[in-house]
Amino acid sequence: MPPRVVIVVLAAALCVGATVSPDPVRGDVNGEGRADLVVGGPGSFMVQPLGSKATTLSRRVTALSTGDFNGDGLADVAAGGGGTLTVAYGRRAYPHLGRTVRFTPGRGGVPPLGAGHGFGNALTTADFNRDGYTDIAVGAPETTLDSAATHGGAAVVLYGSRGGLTSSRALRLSENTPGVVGFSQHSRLFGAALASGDVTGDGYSDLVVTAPSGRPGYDIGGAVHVFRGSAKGVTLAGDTMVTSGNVDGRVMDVEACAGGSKGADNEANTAQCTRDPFGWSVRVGRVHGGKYADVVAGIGTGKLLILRGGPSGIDKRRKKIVALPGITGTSAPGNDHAGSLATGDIDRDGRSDIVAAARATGDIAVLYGSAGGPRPPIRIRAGGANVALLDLDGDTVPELATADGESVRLFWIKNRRVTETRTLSLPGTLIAR
Ligand SMILES: [Ca+2]
Ligand SMILES: [Ca+2]
Ligand SMILES: [Ca+2]
Ligand SMILES: [Ca+2]
Repeated sequence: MPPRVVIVVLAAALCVGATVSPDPVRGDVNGEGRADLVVGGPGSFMVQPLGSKATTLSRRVTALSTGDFNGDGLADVAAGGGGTLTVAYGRRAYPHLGRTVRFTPGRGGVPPLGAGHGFGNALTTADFNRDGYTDIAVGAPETTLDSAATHGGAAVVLYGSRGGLTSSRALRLSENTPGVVGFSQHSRLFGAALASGDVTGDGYSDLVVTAPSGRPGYDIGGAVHVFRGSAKGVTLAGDTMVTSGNVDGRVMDVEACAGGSKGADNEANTAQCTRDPFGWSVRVGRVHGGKYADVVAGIGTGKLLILRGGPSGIDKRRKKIVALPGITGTSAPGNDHAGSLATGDIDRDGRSDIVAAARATGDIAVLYGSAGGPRPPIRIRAGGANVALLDLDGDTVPELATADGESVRLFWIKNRRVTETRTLSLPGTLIAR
């Protein structure tokens, strides 16, 4: 490259850098330094700054997330539902949502998907390419891209930019995409749950996509994939996958089975495998502390699968299954399973803590992180269906928020004890994180 070109490129890079605001508080839609509650129900979603007026948009929502897609320092709201993704940009003044843009598969540069795709049933936001603009991954678990894999599922990655979320450089991935480990199958439901975080410890957020295979009759186990973030965005090279159960008569990388062998045909051991679907809910957090984030996925009837991160993705040798007695519903089919798990550092020890909702009983289990992994669960009577950890008061420590459809309950936790609770009358079971 001639020196003059280098200078121009450098100047352009510096210029771009200068226009990007520092990371806003996650979920701070109106820019007052505190996360706002973003809550959704069947026909609408709203931004509710604590102690202020709510802004409501009518829209069918099945998943909610927030991120600063245009880098202006205000969190923007992403709402999936009805096969489309709506992005509403944050605004300081009331109403706190401004411009809205829709993204629909097969339109305006968004990659096409098969009929009945369920695009928007799951969302996760992160700056996968570290350009200062939050990006989003959108699950389309119901899509059929290949007749050999009805409802095999897919996910689409869209990148942020100065002008906001854009479909240029959009990436569509499924288990049939070359480079992706495994293979798509009937009702695999790849893309049913998504999460993001730095599993590989290189400073880039990685994308976690699950395939819970959870439809009755197809309860063949589940799968969790980790796709690496990079300067070029989400890459398929180096995808690591953990799966369980009988996959087309083969026991693949058996994780939740006793005595299964890896990779080979092994029908004899299939009976020992869990047929519980896993991965209806998934989150990423540094539960053990250190450089590599862990992947936390809900398994079948009240268990959590903790997968340790490492430089090359999931470290399959170091998995852990934690039983949560009485905690059910972290993986049963239904609505927004992802919301039943949350990760964040509640006790400020530098390690992520896990919150899991028990939909049946309304209890919440908090598992504090430690160097040895999650500590035994502590219960909170919450009456909540979905959980989120959000810093609602701006002191950098997250509060616990639960939504049960009619109200949102907020819990302030200090020294691992609930010190204050508040209940807000807010309709909706979905809480963005
Ligand atoms: Ca923004
Ligand atoms: Ca980005
Ligand atoms: Ca912690
Ligand atoms: Ca706080």
